[in-house]
This record gives sequence, structure tokens and C-alpha cells, in this order.
Amino acid sequence: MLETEALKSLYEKHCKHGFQYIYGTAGFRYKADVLDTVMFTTGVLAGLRSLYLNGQTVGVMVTASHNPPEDNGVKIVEPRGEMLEQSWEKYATELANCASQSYSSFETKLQELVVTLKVDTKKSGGIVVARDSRESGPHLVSAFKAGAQVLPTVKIIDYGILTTPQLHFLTSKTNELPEGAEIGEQLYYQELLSAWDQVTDLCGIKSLPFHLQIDAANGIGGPKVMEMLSQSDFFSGAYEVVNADWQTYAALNHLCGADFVKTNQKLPHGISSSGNQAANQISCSFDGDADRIVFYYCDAMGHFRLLDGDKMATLFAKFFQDLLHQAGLQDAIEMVAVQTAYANGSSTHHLEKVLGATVKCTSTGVKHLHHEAVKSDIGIYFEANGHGTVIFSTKFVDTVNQRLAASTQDISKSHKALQLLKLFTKLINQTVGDAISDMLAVLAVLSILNWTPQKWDQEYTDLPNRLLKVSVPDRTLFKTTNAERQLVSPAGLQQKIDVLVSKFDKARSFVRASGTEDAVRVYAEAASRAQADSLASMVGTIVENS
Ligand code: G16
Repeated sequence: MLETEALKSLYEKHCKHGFQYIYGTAGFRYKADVLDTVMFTTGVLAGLRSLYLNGQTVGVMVTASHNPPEDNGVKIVEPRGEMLEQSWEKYATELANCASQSYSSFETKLQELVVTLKVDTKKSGGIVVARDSRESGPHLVSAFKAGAQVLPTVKIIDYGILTTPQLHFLTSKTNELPEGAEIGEQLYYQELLSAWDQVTDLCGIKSLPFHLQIDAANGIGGPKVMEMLSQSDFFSGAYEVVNADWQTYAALNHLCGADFVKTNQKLPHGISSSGNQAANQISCSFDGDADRIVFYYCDAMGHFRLLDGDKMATLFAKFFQDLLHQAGLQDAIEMVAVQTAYANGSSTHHLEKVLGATVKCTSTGVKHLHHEAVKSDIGIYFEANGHGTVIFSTKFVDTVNQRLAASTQDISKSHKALQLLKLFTKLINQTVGDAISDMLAVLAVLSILNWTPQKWDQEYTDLPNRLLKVSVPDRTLFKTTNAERQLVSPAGLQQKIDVLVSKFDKARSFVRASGTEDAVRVYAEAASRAQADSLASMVGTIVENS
């Protein structure tokens, strides 16, 4: 570790005083101009994490994902590509807030962490870092790298601009592949396209049954998805990318992208309703760092129809359930669908009552969903906002491989089902929700089932719902329990919500503080559009006045 003088000089160059940080739903996320200090301390902490894990490489992504262009943020990724171990969020927050107080407080906390965590600062470690396309990114990465220099034995690889899931993927590959292996974004494209080609070959799919429009939110997903699809003959002429202006900083997530489409329940800028009415047309929106995706189309009347994270969860649940039956694995392999309180009541009902699937509910944030999903052999986790993936256990992979090795009838339905199960473990980025990989997986499933977007949508009908953002003086006063479905503070507010909910049919509403934006979110669903809107607005009003 650096000597006091060098440490102090780096600290003084990069840290400012006075701001209080909290590690939120997806890391630290604030207006970019208050982030220098926490970038610096995250550099230190990522180094400590790597050393603590015996030198395994950890990832760091500088992004504010769906937030407006002036925001930014940072999150640490575990060696296998998962979100930072939750017990370390506390250390990350403490170190940042000590640095925000004074140099001596920072130094004391750093020494304390080194001792408590028994970190040997002479050993070597590694960090891979990337950023999304925001204007503040380069400056914040410099502050981060300065922090990482505090532990000179930790080497940094800077991948420049990537999508968040690419960074997760590369972090995991760095630890998985032997030293000297060529690891870069090309590996990501090759793995996904190779899985896609094998799936489509196996199923005799020669071309995409839809014309695909991709709204890239004017974020980094645009150039990356174009780079990947341009390498595929299969996709040639089959798609169009709109809102791909990632170099105009102010355009990021503006009137477009997954969050805009999901929250406003309407088409993004650049995608027209008339073009979306045909049965062979499907559109999707990424968010700013391409870790979320929602699909949509327009019905014959030109009405917008959303196919969100809940619809993806039910699509994958049906698909994998069918494959498990065909492969004779329905009793050997356990499958779970993990949702949050935002999941539409109809989707939960469909999963449980129609598909007979096990459903779990966790707090918002993929870190919580992922944690629950890993407990099963197939863990399908999606937030309604389109953030999610499917993960497969070692038992699942071993079972499928053993059955494949024992299967001699390679033209049988069960053999093909086993092959598909195996290939989907490659097509899906299991480290984290990934717009590009989820897009391919959904397109593959629809093509295999021979489903149109309309058919997918008709599986169940969403209860009308409304999501509102309410500004309050202090969102930290809003505390929840029961997977965020009930408020425990401010006192008495939940009782008022319950009274309102009881006045509507099939109604549900909850309130929680956002962990990525300075706002409180209000969700309401009910039997009709008018009821859902009224309930959301009434709950919003009592939140504002609380
Ligand atoms: C992040 C998280 C998601 C979460 C979303 C909103 O998404 O990764 O799991 O659903 O924030 O969280 P909150 O309601 O707490 O603001 P992203 O795409 O912005 O990284």
C-alpha cells in the first residue's frame, strides 16, 4: 500500500468534503459532480476486494444506466460476474463517507478495513473497469484509477466504453480462462452468435420471422449491438437500430429507452405505431447501458402493447418447462421464477396457476433476485422493468450433459430438447440482466415456438397499472418490509394506503424509496385503467403530503 505522503497527495487531488453516500439498488448513483470522492474510494475498495479474494479479478462499471445524462454512478462486480457481496456494501459506504469527512478519517478507516478483513496488501490482484457513454465518464474513471493506485500490486485493465453486461461477462471470463487467453468484447460477440447459430441450425430456422426494430436509448448498446449483428449473416437486413446517437450526451435515455417505454407505456421517439402493427414486426428498447430490455408491438387498432420483464419471465418459464418435459427432466430439475413487488398480479397468477411454477418475491434490485434464483436449478428472474436473466445450476449442467452422453437417439424429441437446454445456457448471459443476450434469447424462443408478438401477449392480460415518481424532502424516511410491499415508516402511511386500495377492484399498491434516483416510487394496479390511474394518483398525493 502507498506510504502516507503519496496516499495523502492522491486523496487531496481527488476527494471533496461534505457529501453523504449510500450504496443503493445498483451501487452509488448521484449527479456526476458529487462523485469524485466515491469514485476514488471505490478504486481502493475494489482493490481490497480483489486482494481479499486471493487476487481474483473484480469488475467495476461506471454507469448510471437508466438515469438522466447528468447522473453517473459506480458499482463493483464479483469475480464470477455477480453483484458485489452485500456485506461489502457497508465497507464501500463507510470508506466513501470517511473520505468525505477528512483525510485522517479516510486513512483510519482504510487501515481498519485492511486489519479487519485480514488483507495482505503485498499480494497481487486485478481490476477490470469500463464505463458507459456519459460525458462525465472519463473524468470519473480517472478518479477511480487514482484510488486503485493506493494498492499498487493490483493491476487495472481499462476496457473503455462497454455495456454493463459486457463488463460483467469479461470480469467472469478473466477469472475463468487461463492466463494469456484473448479476452475482449469480441469474445462476447462470438459466444452469443455461436450459440445463436447453433440454436437456429438445430431448429431449422433459416431467417428471423420478424422485422426487428431496436431502440438503443442513445446509449452504448447501439454501437455494440450493431457491431455484433453486423458479424452475423443471419441478421443481415433483418433489423434496424434507432436512437443510436450515443455521442450526443444529452440524448441518452431522453424520450426513449426501456425505462421511458415501461414507465410511460408508450412508443419511444423514433418508432412509429403504423410500422408496428404487422404480425411480423417486433420492437424492443434497451436502457442506457443495455442491461434492460422491453419488447412491444401495436395491435390492429394501433394501440401500444408492452411485452415487459414479466412477459419475458412467463415466456421463458413456459419454454423451459416444455423442454424439461420433452427431455424427461421435469422431476429431476427444479425451476423457480423470481419477481419483485412490481410484477403484475396477472403474471404471478399465470406463472403459479397456469404454468404451475414456483414463484418467489424479493426486494427490487437484481442483486436480490439473483441471490434467490441461484437456489434453484433453473432460476428465471426478471423485474417488470425488463432487468433480468435466467441462471442454471451446476447440477442442471451436469444432468443435461449426462443425459446427452447417454442419449443415442439423436433424432428424438428428447435429445433435441436436451441440446436446446444446453445451448440456452450459452445464449443467455447468466452473470446479469443483458439487453443484447435477452433479445437473442427471446427471439430464439419466439422463433422456435413459432409465436408472433400477439400470441406471446395473449398468454395472459396484464392488470392495468401505473408507476409514479414522487419528489419528497427526504426519501430515506420511507422504509419497507415484506419484500418492499409494505411501509413501516413514515408511521401510519401504510394504513392510509390500505384504506385507498380497499376502495378499488383487484387493486394493489405499494410505495418505496428509489435506490437509484432521488424520488419515491408509487406503484398501483387495479381492474381498469381508470382505477389504476386514480389509485396511483391518490397514493401519490398522500405520499407528497406525508
Ligand atoms: C437499477 C437496478 C434494477 C432496479 C432499477 C430501479 O436498474 O439494477 O434492479 O430495478 O435500478 O431501482 P430503484 O427503483 O431502486 O431506483 P438500472 O437499469 O438503472 O441499473
